[in-house]
Amino acid sequence: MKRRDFVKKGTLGSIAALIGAEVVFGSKMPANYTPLAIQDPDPYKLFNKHKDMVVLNDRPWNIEAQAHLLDDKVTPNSSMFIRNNGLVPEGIDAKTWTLTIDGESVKEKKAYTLDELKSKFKKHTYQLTIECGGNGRAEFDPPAKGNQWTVGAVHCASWSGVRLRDVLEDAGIKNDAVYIGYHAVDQHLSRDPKKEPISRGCPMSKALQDETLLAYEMNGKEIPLIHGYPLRLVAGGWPASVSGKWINRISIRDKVHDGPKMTGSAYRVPCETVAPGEKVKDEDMCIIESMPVKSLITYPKSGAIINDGKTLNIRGHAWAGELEVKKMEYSIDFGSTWTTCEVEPPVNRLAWQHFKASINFPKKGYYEVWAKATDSNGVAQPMLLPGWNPKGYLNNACHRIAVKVK
Ligand SMILES: Nc1nc2c(c(=O)[nH]1)N[C@H]1C(S)=C(S)[C@@H](COP(=O)(O)O)O[C@H]1N2
Ligand SMILES: [Mo]
Repeated sequence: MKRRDFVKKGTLGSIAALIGAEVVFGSKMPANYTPLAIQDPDPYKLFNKHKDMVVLNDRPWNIEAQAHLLDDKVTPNSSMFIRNNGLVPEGIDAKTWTLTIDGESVKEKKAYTLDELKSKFKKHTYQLTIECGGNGRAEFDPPAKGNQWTVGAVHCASWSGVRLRDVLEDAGIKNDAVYIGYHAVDQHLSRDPKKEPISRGCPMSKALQDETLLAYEMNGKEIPLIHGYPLRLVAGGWPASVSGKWINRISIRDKVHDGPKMTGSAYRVPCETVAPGEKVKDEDMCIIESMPVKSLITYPKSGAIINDGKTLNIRGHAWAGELEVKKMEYSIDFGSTWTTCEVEPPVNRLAWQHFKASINFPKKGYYEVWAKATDSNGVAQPMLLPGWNPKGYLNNACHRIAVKVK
């Protein structure tokens, strides 16, 4: 190896700072070599996540929760799933950050600094359920490509910020506006600056709802970088892909937004039911809007063992997209009979609702507890996998846990 190939002193210093120790034989390290300690960062430390979170992919980062990690009424950062389509932005400076409102249907293109957003518009706080459209994908057969989410790609944190409506109205909305589309600063995996990893949006009716926020705080603090610092669109009850992270521009469109991941089979399902594995033409695919009714048993953890004669107190959350959960039931006989759980009203629209029940088992043995929510339109969760679709979206089958009575 040639002399000039050896790592320079300056670089060694910054590597040592990152690793937190001197690289003892650093002078022998080849140029452009990335030490393993930096190559393979510990995602739990990097993103302050619980050790039981499951890493599905590290480029881009995709990490999911397990049901028992979602037991809190308001999800803490440590249990929030991470879903990225591109590379996490680096070197964000909140002081110089601006949000631009533009598009065919804006009256006047305008830019706002974060300070302007905070001082000019009223602050609102809501607990909002955000679930990835692909949550539950792992169960589809034939399998769907993409991250194999099981049950943990959902969270309900408390978000604070300004109403998107207030900002859009300040810039001015033309009569022909139909959709908004967000733009963010994360990089495409190819690092091609002309490509956006994702740019989605929603119809004006959703954009103008009270609860649709441009958030700058999560759970009362600055939003963690991985969840969209310094500014995030939050559209509760819709596929989480609408809730753009690291937002610096919102376009008011005179047509359905056509950014990456708005077209083809991305975040779309067949408008009519199809047979598993069937090919579906693009024009027969419909954009996912409100997410379907669903629930999760967050206590106990699946595999729990209790003593004969003891009562088991279960609890969890239920949500229903734009709707409310009106009924929550559980079954211990594989869905033959159902018993009602207690379910609380949501703290605000689009927040998940908490349920609980006390279960007495008839005798020793193996049981499964299944949970089923019904929404305000009377639609209940299916017991088994619902309609197959090419990308494996919208699996809202009943959550099940195993219990042994000894
Ligand atoms: N800028 C940007 N926003 C994004 C994404 C992304 O890759 N880039 N992923 C979307 C998808 S598909 C999901 S499921 C949610 C995940 O949000 P979370 O990582 O905060 O849980 O962010 C959405 N917003
Ligand atoms: Mo997603």
